[in-house]
Amino acid sequence: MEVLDKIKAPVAAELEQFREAFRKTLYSDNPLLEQAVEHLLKAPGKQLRPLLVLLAARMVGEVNEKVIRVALALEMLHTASLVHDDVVDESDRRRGLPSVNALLSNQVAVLAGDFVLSKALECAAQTEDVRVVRYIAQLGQSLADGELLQLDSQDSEVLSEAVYFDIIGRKTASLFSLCARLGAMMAGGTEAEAERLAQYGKLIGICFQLRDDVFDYGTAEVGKPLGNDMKEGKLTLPTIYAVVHSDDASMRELALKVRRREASAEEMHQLMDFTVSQGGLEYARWHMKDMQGMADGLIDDTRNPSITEALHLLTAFVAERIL
Ligand code: GRG
Repeated sequence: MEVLDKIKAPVAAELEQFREAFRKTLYSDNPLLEQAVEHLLKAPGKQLRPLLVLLAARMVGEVNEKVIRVALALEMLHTASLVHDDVVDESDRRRGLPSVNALLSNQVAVLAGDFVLSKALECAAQTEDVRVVRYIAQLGQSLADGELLQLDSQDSEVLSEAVYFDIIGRKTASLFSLCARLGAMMAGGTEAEAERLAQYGKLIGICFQLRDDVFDYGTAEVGKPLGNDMKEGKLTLPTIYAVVHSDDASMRELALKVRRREASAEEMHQLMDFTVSQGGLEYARWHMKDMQGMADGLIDDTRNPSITEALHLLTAFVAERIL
């Protein structure tokens, strides 16, 4: 059995319930929305976030309708944020398919994203728990804030690990954290249980983004570097570390040129090779291991062995996954 299937096994029935409701809730008879939604449903991704909601719920209680509603709200919010992200980044691919902006247009992508986001808010409201609505509103601010900080950092000459971690905390870890928190809350967990699981979610969210960023440099599994981040003017932890720690002025200049999106393909490769030679990837992997250890340390509950095991596997999966 694949690792992901093992992780899903304890909540397989609930995940099916989630998938069915996701499809139904996003249905629309508006022709353009229908096209956009059908396209999005063709490549639903690994659905790690709803999986985390369900596992967190099972860690402290049972999956009820409110748990399913928050899983829907959070996965829809995530979907909407990716649709908007592709417009912001002018990306033409998402999950192996054309992005909505490339397939239809920027206008349709912005509005379809708004539609999915509004459905997310409706699912949040269906919990009839104002705390859920408040947390989700705060999450929306965090995502937009992280994305804007990332845009802003692209015009900056500062190369800072702290800024990098701040951005990924806001744009990626905040969502994982809220998945675990709301799953636990809706299943009737205590404040302390929800807080601990939120901390766990935050740590695996950081691992997830680090892993994503490391992939871009090419790995034994995926082969040659993808370089998508650099093409979009994004510098991630491996390069930030390599440039800051080497004190090589020419590489610093090159890194800033990449950020301004003025570098040629050859120059980007040069910066990637330099990053690898300076141990930038090992450094990012060291951070991943560190976060992985801390995350696993939060899941030491022996009351519920099958969920405990699934969460440990999930920690390893986000940090070690091959795409
Ligand atoms: C809740 C009212 C309310 C609002 C939500 C949807 C939204 C507001 C904000 C979205 C902001 C945004 C575009 C966030 C992007 C989030 C994100 C993690 C994108 C993916 O980032 P990359 O570039 O990954 O690291 P890819 O897959 O593009 O390489």
